[in-house]
Amino acid sequence: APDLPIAMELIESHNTAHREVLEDDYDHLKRRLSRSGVDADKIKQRVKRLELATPTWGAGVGGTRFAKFPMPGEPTNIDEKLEDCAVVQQLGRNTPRVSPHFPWDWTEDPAALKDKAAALGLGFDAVNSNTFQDQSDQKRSYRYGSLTHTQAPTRDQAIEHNLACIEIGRKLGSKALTVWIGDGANFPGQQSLSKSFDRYLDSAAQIYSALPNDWFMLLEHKLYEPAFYSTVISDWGSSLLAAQELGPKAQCLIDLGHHAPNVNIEQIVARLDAAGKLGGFHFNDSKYGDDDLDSGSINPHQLFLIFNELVEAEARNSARFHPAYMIDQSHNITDPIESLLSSAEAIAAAFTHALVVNRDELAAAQDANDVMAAFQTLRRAYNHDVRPLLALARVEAGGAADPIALYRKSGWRDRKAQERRRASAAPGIV
Ligand code: LRH
Ligand code: MN
Ligand code: MN
Repeated sequence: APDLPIAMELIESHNTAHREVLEDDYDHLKRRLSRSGVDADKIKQRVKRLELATPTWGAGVGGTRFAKFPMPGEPTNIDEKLEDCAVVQQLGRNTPRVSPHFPWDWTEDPAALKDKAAALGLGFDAVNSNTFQDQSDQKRSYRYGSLTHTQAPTRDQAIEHNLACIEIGRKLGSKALTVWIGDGANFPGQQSLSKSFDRYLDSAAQIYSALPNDWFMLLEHKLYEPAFYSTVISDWGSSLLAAQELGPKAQCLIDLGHHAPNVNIEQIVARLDAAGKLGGFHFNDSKYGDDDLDSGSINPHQLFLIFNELVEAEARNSARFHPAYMIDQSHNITDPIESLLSSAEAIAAAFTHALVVNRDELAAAQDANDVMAAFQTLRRAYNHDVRPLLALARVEAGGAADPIALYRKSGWRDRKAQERRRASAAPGIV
């Protein structure tokens, strides 16, 4: 049995104290939902199968290019990050796998890392490559690009790195490689907008050809940053073109923060699904740009509308529906464990709201052009307080009724502050 970080007795006594109120609240919700023809128990079973990956880098305290404010007890290496992700999984029960980033999480012994994760009750999700910054031991610089660099030896170096990520991912039990590159231009005229895309396709094809048969290559687009004039894979259109060119194992990944403000992301979901290219998500929220704020903290309604499209996509074509879900956030001022727990619940809530939408009613209202009825169908679903359902799903799966309260009570961070070495305050992405 896995060696879980938080004492089971603590969780059990916490849940016992919450049980009565929780069941009372759930019964109330169940009665309300049944009046709209929805079976709460069925929804609860479905919600229990939602799986979100946690990012190793999200377990550490994030920073901006201005500063990072380290926190006593924050994890500073992959082993400690795994421990913290295990706490999130133990209490929240919907984050069973960790998504590593290389070379940040580099290890000479992936088999040992896999065992260490398994002992904590965790597996590995998509591996992320990094050719958006230079490493000290690297021969050629990515200053002017990586997979799209004008010089072949630099492109080759970036391709090699991705191949190494696939290798390590195989040993960890991953099934996908996520590729995000910062390549692009900061000045008009700096680079050929068409040739740089051609070079991307050429490099990506070489990575694609090394993918194991049961793997996906997830192409992550981003509007801007670090390239502030044009980015090679800036939008879902460029991503889709590339995924179509590469082949069936290449799919598009939507990071919610990688769009211009007010872009209709739920429509992008529908389009990528229509093309059979809905590969995965990086969940976060944003106010201005790629803010990497906690999921659902700014616009939970948008998250609901995205899940509404996902539920429709799955119903249309369940055989090919397998998007990889990951939380991609930068926790600059909160305890990352608390943010991950809160975000995982916000994502599960959006999914639950989408599941309780009466689909027949919605379709009928759409066909009849009854605009207000269609909107009210969504609104009714969104207005339900689904927290008792989420809490009971967690408790039934061995997690905590109130994960953040229990986490605070466990004294985890204070204990780690005694044991772990202090993190550095160097500004940067992690
Ligand atoms: C890029 C990004 C991408 C990276 C992560 C650290 O902005 O979203 O997914 O791998 O941040
Ligand atoms: Mn991302
Ligand atoms: Mn991002």
